[in-house]
Amino acid sequence: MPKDFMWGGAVAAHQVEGAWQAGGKGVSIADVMRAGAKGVARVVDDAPIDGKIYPNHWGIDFYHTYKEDIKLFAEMGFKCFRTSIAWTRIFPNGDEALPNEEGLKYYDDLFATCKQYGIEPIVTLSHFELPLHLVKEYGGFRSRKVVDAFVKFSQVCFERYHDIVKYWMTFNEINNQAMWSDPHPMLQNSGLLLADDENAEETMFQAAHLEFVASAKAVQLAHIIDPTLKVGSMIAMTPIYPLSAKPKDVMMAERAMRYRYYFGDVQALGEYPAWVDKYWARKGYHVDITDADRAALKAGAVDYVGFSYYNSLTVEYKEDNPLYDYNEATSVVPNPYVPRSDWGWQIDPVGLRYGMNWMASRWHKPLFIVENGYGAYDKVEDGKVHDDYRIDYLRDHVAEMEKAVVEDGIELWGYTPWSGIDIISASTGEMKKRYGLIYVDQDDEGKGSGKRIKKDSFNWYKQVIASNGEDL
Ligand code: P53
Repeated sequence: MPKDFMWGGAVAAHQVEGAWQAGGKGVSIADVMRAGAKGVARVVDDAPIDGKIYPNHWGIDFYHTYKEDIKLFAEMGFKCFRTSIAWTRIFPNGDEALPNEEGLKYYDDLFATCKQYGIEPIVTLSHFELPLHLVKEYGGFRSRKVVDAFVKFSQVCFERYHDIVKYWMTFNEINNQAMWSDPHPMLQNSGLLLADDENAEETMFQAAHLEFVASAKAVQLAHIIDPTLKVGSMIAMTPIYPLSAKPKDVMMAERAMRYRYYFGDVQALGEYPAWVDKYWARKGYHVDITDADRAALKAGAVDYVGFSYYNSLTVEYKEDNPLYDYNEATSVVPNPYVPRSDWGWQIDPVGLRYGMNWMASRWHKPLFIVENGYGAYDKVEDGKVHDDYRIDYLRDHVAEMEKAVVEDGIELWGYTPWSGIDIISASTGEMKKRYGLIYVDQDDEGKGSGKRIKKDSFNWYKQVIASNGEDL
């Protein structure tokens, strides 16, 4: 790999920090999501209720353990570390006039600790952790007030950390809400709690639009504050294949791709693709877009495309859908050619290379793999975790990533697998869906010693980094 390639690992604040009320922190949407399980959705409460389990309240206590944890990351050879800034540590309600100094100070220390080991911090501004107040008071990204709140939060972060943090991303997996029939991505991406009679898809388009504007304004600000800053989008790349070579299946896959990735078109190219207006007109949707918005989108195109890659999807043409509308809940079918994880996620390393080529040729931006990993049950035996399944997953994906760089000539800045250390799962709230290269002795109810154990994958990844990707 190129000699300055950034190997590292990724987490998000709400999934690791815990300490949900420490240092003046406000309540975020993650703080009112109860524990769920495989196939059991996380209940979202109005406010935390005594006796219920909210795993993000404790995370893995990274708020207090970050010094020892970052030391372990350094031992693996990390060149970079991706995390997010918990918005509610900086603006507890999201709409205060002044930021919370204690929250800012925490990230001063965290980033300084990274730097001490030569680890470059890579920071996401909004990773599924909006201040709950912005949801209740303004309806999340339905409101331009929330755009202003995000831009202000971004400005405070850029001004405070620009000397130490050079790589930023605005909204994590902004396109998860393409699955608008599922209330979780709607809340996690955009702070939307839908009314029963509301058209979820129309609301999604409006909220996503305001996030594009917020993101574009943040990009512009970053460049004014410090021209050396690089600000990226963050796209959940799950390429969508046709189930067969039947022309209508192929067409359906094309429609699905353009739908799931128009988010990337807007953020990378600075404008909407032409089909969107036609689609809205046909559906009778009204999305409020001003001339000033369009100008902001154009001027605030991202510097690079950060993306996650876990799996691919497959679609099939159905007779009752002659216009090829994509609805992730009904259009997706199983792919008979790939295996699945214990949580049913399809395992497809080639899809990573495919997705990288698709994005590079469409958006003409450098790429950064900011998540890739394998959620699995791990077992501790004699103080060790033999996670060969995780090593296999990561090895196969790194091999495809290297082909995309070496053989296809794609500009890729780095690779940060999800996750350096076990974390709380975003979709299920489980601890036992483990992604880490470092094991954390803690169960789904937050019980355990919290002790860190290096898994076999820790040593494997250390050798990959030391050989700059030669020794897989
Ligand atoms: P969990 C859905 C599909 C793909 C990635 O996911 C997703 C989601 C939302 O859960 O999320 C990303 O923990 C996300 C991380 C998350 C990770 O992938 O649900 O950016 O916060 O933990 C893995 O198994």
